[in-house]
Amino acid sequence: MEETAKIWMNGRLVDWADATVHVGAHGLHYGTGVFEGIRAYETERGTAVFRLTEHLERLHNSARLIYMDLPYSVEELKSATWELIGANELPSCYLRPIAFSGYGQLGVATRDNPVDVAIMAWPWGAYLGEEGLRNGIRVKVSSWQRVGPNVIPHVAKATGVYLNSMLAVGEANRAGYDEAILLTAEGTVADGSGESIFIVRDGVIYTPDLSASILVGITRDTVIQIAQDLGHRVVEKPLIRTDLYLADEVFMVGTAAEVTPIREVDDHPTPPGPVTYEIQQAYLDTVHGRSDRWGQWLEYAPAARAQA
Ligand code: PPE
Repeated sequence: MEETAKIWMNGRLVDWADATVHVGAHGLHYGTGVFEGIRAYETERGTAVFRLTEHLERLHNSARLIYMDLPYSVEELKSATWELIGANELPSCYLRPIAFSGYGQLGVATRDNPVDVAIMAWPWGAYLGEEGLRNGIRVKVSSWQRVGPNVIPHVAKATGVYLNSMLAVGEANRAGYDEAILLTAEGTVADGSGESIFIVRDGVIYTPDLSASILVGITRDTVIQIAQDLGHRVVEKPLIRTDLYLADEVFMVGTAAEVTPIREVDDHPTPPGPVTYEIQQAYLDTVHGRSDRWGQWLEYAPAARAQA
């Protein structure tokens, strides 16, 4: 990863190299943490963070679901984010807030461990490669099931949950694919290792509904609204793996992945098509501030906002 100057840690900016954690930290041993992935984009009106408030609200919800008290409010984390972006002088970047059970007691039960909170910011290009963004990627349905609602609250973007994603994407990569799609225990389509899934069939857009052990994706919500505003019908319902194979188009969305076409699922060709590219264009125009139609989702630095 590309190092930047500062990291915000427990209320202050520290040098990148000094943002370290003790090996006895609870979160390292048991995955007791929550995090976010957010993108800031360079726009004509200055740096804009896409749906910053919703991401920080989700961080708070994730913490509640693992019984963790976050010591900073959404407003405080927002200020910290802007302070960090300013200090690093980054026009566009990926932002990674993380809160975890820190150094104190060890043992599975969290006792009086402190909750450490940090935010990192660094440049992160196309998650699945520029070529993938343009021409699509090859995915494999994973042999690993997505964690279910009574296994770990999958609605929480919790660090421990990502062992599930790591195994799935690792398996896919070792078999020569770019990314994995995980199914639920019931066999319905859930998520990519780090993305939400959409298909297009006979002009209708489908995506798994929220009961399918998916992360409540902010890009998913964005894409549903954009697609509907563009006149598409969007249906949230359970999908099975053969729906992927027979789809006219398949694409995945996420903060990091943005809108990435999928050109093959388990070696079945699903060539990227017009609906995917139309939504990709609308999404990229929105996040880069080139289209005002969905401009309400861009949050500007307090100083830039004052001038606007
Ligand atoms: N599902 C999963 C499992 C997931 O991790 C993400 C985000 C999404 C869906 C899409 O959520 P949203 O960003 O709110 O639209 N994955 C993050 C990347 C994970 C990584 O560290 O790698 C992201 O996109 O930031």
